[in-house]
Amino acid sequence: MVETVAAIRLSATVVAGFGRGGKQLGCPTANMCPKDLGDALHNTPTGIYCGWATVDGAGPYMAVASVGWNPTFGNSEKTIEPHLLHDFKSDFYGAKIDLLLAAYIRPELPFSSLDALIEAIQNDIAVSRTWLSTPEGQALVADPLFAAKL
Ligand code: ADP
Ligand code: RBF
Ligand code: MG
Repeated sequence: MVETVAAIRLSATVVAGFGRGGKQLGCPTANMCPKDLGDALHNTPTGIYCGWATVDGAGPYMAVASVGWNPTFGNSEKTIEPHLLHDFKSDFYGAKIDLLLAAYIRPELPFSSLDALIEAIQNDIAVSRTWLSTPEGQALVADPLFAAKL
Protein backbone atom coordinates (compact mmCIF):
# COMPACT_ATOMS: atom_id res chain seq x y z
CA MET A 1 0.00 0.00 0.00
CA VAL A 2 2.81 2.43 0.91
CA GLU A 3 6.59 2.00 0.84
CA THR A 4 8.38 3.37 3.89
CA VAL A 5 11.41 5.49 3.05
CA ALA A 6 14.31 6.91 5.06
CA ALA A 7 12.92 10.01 6.76
CA ILE A 8 13.00 13.18 4.67
CA ARG A 9 12.86 16.33 6.85
CA LEU A 10 11.94 19.63 5.21
CA SER A 11 11.43 23.10 6.68
CA ALA A 12 10.22 26.20 4.83
CA THR A 13 7.77 29.06 4.92
CA VAL A 14 4.48 28.77 3.03
CA VAL A 15 4.33 30.71 -0.24
CA ALA A 16 1.55 31.27 -2.79
CA GLY A 17 1.22 28.83 -5.68
CA PHE A 18 -1.21 29.01 -8.62
CA GLY A 19 -4.30 29.04 -6.38
CA ARG A 20 -5.39 25.78 -8.00
CA GLY A 21 -5.37 23.26 -5.16
CA GLY A 22 -8.30 24.40 -3.06
CA LYS A 23 -10.41 25.92 -5.79
CA GLN A 24 -10.01 23.42 -8.63
CA LEU A 25 -9.16 20.25 -6.78
CA GLY A 26 -10.87 20.66 -3.40
CA CYS A 27 -7.49 20.03 -1.80
CA PRO A 28 -5.46 23.06 -0.66
CA THR A 29 -1.70 22.50 -0.58
CA ALA A 30 0.73 24.61 1.41
CA ASN A 31 3.49 25.31 -1.13
CA MET A 32 6.94 25.35 0.51
CA CYS A 33 9.30 28.23 -0.34
CA PRO A 34 11.83 26.85 -2.89
CA LYS A 35 14.61 29.11 -1.59
CA ASP A 36 14.12 27.87 2.00
CA LEU A 37 14.23 24.24 0.79
CA GLY A 38 17.61 24.75 -0.90
CA ASP A 39 19.19 21.50 -2.15
CA ALA A 40 16.36 19.45 -0.66
CA LEU A 41 14.03 20.64 -3.43
CA HIS A 42 16.18 18.93 -6.06
CA ASN A 43 17.33 16.02 -3.90
CA THR A 44 13.86 14.81 -2.92
CA PRO A 45 12.65 12.26 -5.49
CA THR A 46 9.33 13.19 -7.13
CA GLY A 47 6.17 11.42 -6.06
CA ILE A 48 3.30 11.43 -3.59
CA TYR A 49 4.30 10.84 0.05
CA CYS A 50 2.67 10.86 3.45
CA GLY A 51 3.96 11.89 6.85
CA TRP A 52 3.45 14.56 9.48
CA ALA A 53 3.76 18.34 9.59
CA THR A 54 3.65 21.24 12.05
CA VAL A 55 2.52 24.79 11.21
CA ASP A 56 4.37 27.39 13.31
CA GLY A 57 4.94 24.59 15.83
CA ALA A 58 1.27 23.53 16.04
CA GLY A 59 0.55 19.86 15.41
CA PRO A 60 1.95 17.55 14.18
CA TYR A 61 -0.91 16.98 11.76
CA MET A 62 -1.17 14.12 9.27
CA ALA A 63 0.05 15.20 5.85
CA VAL A 64 0.06 13.97 2.26
CA ALA A 65 2.45 15.76 -0.07
CA SER A 66 3.10 16.15 -3.76
CA VAL A 67 6.75 16.48 -4.85
CA GLY A 68 7.34 17.32 -8.50
CA TRP A 69 6.15 19.19 -11.56
CA ASN A 70 2.36 18.65 -11.41
CA PRO A 71 2.48 16.84 -14.80
CA THR A 72 -1.29 17.22 -15.25
CA PHE A 73 -0.67 20.95 -15.55
CA GLY A 74 2.91 20.91 -16.93
CA ASN A 75 4.51 23.23 -14.36
CA SER A 76 8.02 24.43 -15.24
CA GLU A 77 9.14 24.51 -11.57
CA LYS A 78 9.39 21.59 -9.16
CA THR A 79 7.29 22.13 -6.02
CA ILE A 80 6.87 20.47 -2.64
CA GLU A 81 3.29 20.97 -1.46
CA PRO A 82 1.73 19.21 1.53
CA HIS A 83 -2.00 18.98 2.18
CA LEU A 84 -2.62 18.71 5.92
CA LEU A 85 -5.41 16.49 7.22
CA HIS A 86 -6.73 19.18 9.51
CA ASP A 87 -9.51 21.74 9.26
CA PHE A 88 -7.79 25.14 9.50
CA LYS A 89 -9.98 28.14 10.24
CA SER A 90 -7.95 30.43 7.96
CA ASP A 91 -5.07 30.45 5.47
CA PHE A 92 -1.51 30.39 6.82
CA TYR A 93 0.65 31.91 4.08
CA GLY A 94 3.99 32.97 5.61
CA ALA A 95 3.85 30.36 8.39
CA LYS A 96 6.73 27.93 8.93
CA ILE A 97 6.11 24.31 8.00
CA ASP A 98 8.20 21.44 9.33
CA LEU A 99 7.41 18.40 7.20
CA LEU A 100 8.47 14.80 7.75
CA LEU A 101 7.97 12.52 4.73
CA ALA A 102 8.04 8.90 5.82
CA ALA A 103 6.26 6.77 3.21
CA TYR A 104 5.99 6.82 -0.58
CA ILE A 105 2.54 6.25 -2.07
CA ARG A 106 2.89 6.51 -5.88
CA PRO A 107 4.53 8.50 -8.69
CA GLU A 108 3.07 11.84 -9.85
CA LEU A 109 0.99 11.11 -12.94
CA PRO A 110 -0.27 13.14 -15.91
CA PHE A 111 -4.02 12.65 -15.50
CA SER A 112 -6.22 13.22 -18.56
CA SER A 113 -9.02 14.85 -16.58
CA LEU A 114 -9.46 16.94 -13.47
CA ASP A 115 -11.93 14.37 -12.12
CA ALA A 116 -9.37 11.57 -12.42
CA LEU A 117 -6.79 13.66 -10.48
CA ILE A 118 -9.35 14.55 -7.81
CA GLU A 119 -10.25 10.88 -7.37
CA ALA A 120 -6.56 9.90 -7.08
CA ILE A 121 -5.97 12.63 -4.47
CA GLN A 122 -8.96 11.48 -2.40
CA ASN A 123 -7.55 7.94 -2.49
CA ASP A 124 -4.09 9.22 -1.44
CA ILE A 125 -5.70 10.99 1.53
CA ALA A 126 -7.48 7.80 2.61
CA VAL A 127 -4.31 5.71 2.22
CA SER A 128 -2.35 8.28 4.24
CA ARG A 129 -4.86 8.42 7.06
CA THR A 130 -4.90 4.62 7.30
CA TRP A 131 -1.12 4.20 7.32
CA LEU A 132 -0.40 7.15 9.63
CA SER A 133 -2.91 5.70 12.12
CA THR A 134 -0.94 2.45 12.45
CA PRO A 135 1.59 2.15 15.31
CA GLU A 136 4.40 2.59 12.77
CA GLY A 137 2.86 5.78 11.46
CA GLN A 138 1.99 7.14 14.90
CA ALA A 139 5.52 6.56 16.20
CA LEU A 140 6.83 9.21 13.79
CA VAL A 141 5.26 11.95 15.87
CA ALA A 142 8.23 11.47 18.25
CA ASP A 143 10.68 12.42 15.48
CA PRO A 144 13.38 14.93 16.53
CA LEU A 145 12.02 17.31 13.88
CA PHE A 146 9.06 17.91 16.16
CA ALA A 147 10.97 18.15 19.44
CA ALA A 148 10.30 21.43 21.25
CA LYS A 149 12.79 24.05 20.08
CA LEU A 150 14.21 25.89 23.04
P1 ADP B 1 -1.72 27.94 -3.61
O1 ADP B 1 -1.68 27.65 -5.07
O2 ADP B 1 -1.45 29.39 -3.28
O3 ADP B 1 -0.85 26.99 -2.83
P2 ADP B 1 -4.01 26.41 -2.65
O4 ADP B 1 -5.37 26.42 -3.26
O5 ADP B 1 -3.17 25.19 -2.82
O6 ADP B 1 -3.25 27.69 -3.17
O7 ADP B 1 -4.22 26.74 -1.11
C1 ADP B 1 -3.13 26.65 -0.25
C2 ADP B 1 -3.28 27.46 1.03
O8 ADP B 1 -4.46 27.08 1.74
C3 ADP B 1 -2.13 27.16 1.98
O9 ADP B 1 -1.00 27.98 1.70
C4 ADP B 1 -2.74 27.44 3.35
O10 ADP B 1 -2.53 28.81 3.67
C5 ADP B 1 -4.24 27.18 3.14
N1 ADP B 1 -4.75 25.93 3.74
C6 ADP B 1 -5.92 25.85 4.44
N2 ADP B 1 -6.16 24.60 4.86
C7 ADP B 1 -5.11 23.84 4.43
C8 ADP B 1 -4.79 22.45 4.59
N3 ADP B 1 -5.59 21.59 5.26
N4 ADP B 1 -3.62 22.00 4.05
C9 ADP B 1 -2.82 22.85 3.37
N5 ADP B 1 -3.07 24.17 3.19
C10 ADP B 1 -4.21 24.68 3.71
N1 RBF C 1 -0.48 16.64 -9.68
C1 RBF C 1 -0.35 15.90 -10.81
O1 RBF C 1 -0.19 16.47 -11.88
N2 RBF C 1 -0.38 14.53 -10.79
C2 RBF C 1 -0.58 13.83 -9.65
O2 RBF C 1 -0.59 12.60 -9.69
C3 RBF C 1 -0.78 14.58 -8.44
N3 RBF C 1 -1.05 13.95 -7.27
C4 RBF C 1 -1.26 14.68 -6.13
C5 RBF C 1 -1.58 14.02 -4.95
C6 RBF C 1 -1.82 14.73 -3.79
C7 RBF C 1 -2.18 13.99 -2.54
C8 RBF C 1 -1.71 16.15 -3.80
C9 RBF C 1 -1.97 16.94 -2.55
C10 RBF C 1 -1.39 16.81 -4.97
C11 RBF C 1 -1.16 16.09 -6.15
N4 RBF C 1 -0.84 16.72 -7.34
C12 RBF C 1 -0.69 15.99 -8.49
C13 RBF C 1 -0.51 18.14 -7.35
C14 RBF C 1 -1.63 19.05 -7.77
O3 RBF C 1 -1.68 19.12 -9.19
C15 RBF C 1 -1.33 20.42 -7.16
O4 RBF C 1 -1.35 20.33 -5.76
C16 RBF C 1 -2.30 21.47 -7.62
O5 RBF C 1 -2.21 21.63 -9.01
C17 RBF C 1 -2.09 22.79 -6.91
O6 RBF C 1 -0.78 23.24 -7.00
MG1 MG D 1 -0.93 24.91 -3.12
